[in-house]
Amino acid sequence: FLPNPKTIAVVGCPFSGGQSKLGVDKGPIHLVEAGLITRLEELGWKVIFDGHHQFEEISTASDPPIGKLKNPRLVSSVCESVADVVGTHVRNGQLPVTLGGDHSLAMGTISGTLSSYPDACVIWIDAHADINTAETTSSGNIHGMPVSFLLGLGEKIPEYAWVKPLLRPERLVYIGLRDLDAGERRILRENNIKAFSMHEVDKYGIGRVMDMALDHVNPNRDLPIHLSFDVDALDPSVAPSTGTPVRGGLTFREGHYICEVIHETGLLVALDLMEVNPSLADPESVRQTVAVGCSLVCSALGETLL
Ligand code: EXY
Ligand code: MN
Ligand code: MN
Ligand code: MN
Repeated sequence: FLPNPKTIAVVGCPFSGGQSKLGVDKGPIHLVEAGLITRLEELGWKVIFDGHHQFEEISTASDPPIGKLKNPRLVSSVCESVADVVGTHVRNGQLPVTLGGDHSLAMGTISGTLSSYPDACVIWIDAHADINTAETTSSGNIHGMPVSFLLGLGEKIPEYAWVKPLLRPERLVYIGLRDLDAGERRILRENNIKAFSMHEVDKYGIGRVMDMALDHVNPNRDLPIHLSFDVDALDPSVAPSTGTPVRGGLTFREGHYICEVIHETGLLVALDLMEVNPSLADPESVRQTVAVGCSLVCSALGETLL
């Protein structure tokens, strides 16, 4: 799908408005400072990085909740601009690598991808399904909701009218789930959404899970792939510096294996690495989390063991 020379556009998104913990907006800065750009160049990519994106600011005072949704106008405006940026890079034949920031941003990144590749499939790696609707959310944190907007589920909110429901449930697959709300379980079931929880990872091993996941969303291995990777999919012993850690997660190798397999398909058109929060945990844990975030991205973009 991509022209030569192979070009990545790194989209740094210092944004935290989809949840309430300070610091996740510093994730992209740390990932870049850890040398991510150079490593990608060493893999043979041309890398465009024109600084972290600056978003329109909307004060909390002028952004009261809509129903339960917190910072609803801010999240909407940021995600709309991310959709434009990612969409433009995709249209220019560049592979956007979006660094979060909280996972509400994926409402923007995936909208951007689907605007050019309406048949793209989404592989969502996460401890959480991030599929609450305005009705089912109990926290009101929009980082727990982006998938429902992309699918067009739930009550329509005028402030989010720009989000087109371009994602079809059969083009979505989850890997790594282990912390779902009751309403989210129901949504997955009612919409027949394929999910490989940690139970399936334990049962089949990550190798077969990746085969089955791709067979489901991309049976002929001919559709573009958007990979949205929440670092909290990894076990907290591997990626401790994140806002909503859940024990029992993917190992270091399982996380990297997922990325390596996606690279091998040759079908990756956009990548998100989300929820690295360098303000949480001790300095060594932060260093470890940032390092694993960088190496996941590098694996998805062609870094191999041999
Ligand atoms: N399901 C919970 C909620 O909706 O608040 C927790 C969501 C955490 C989402 C993290 C980013 O993946
Ligand atoms: Mn840019
Ligand atoms: Mn997430
Ligand atoms: Mn998560």
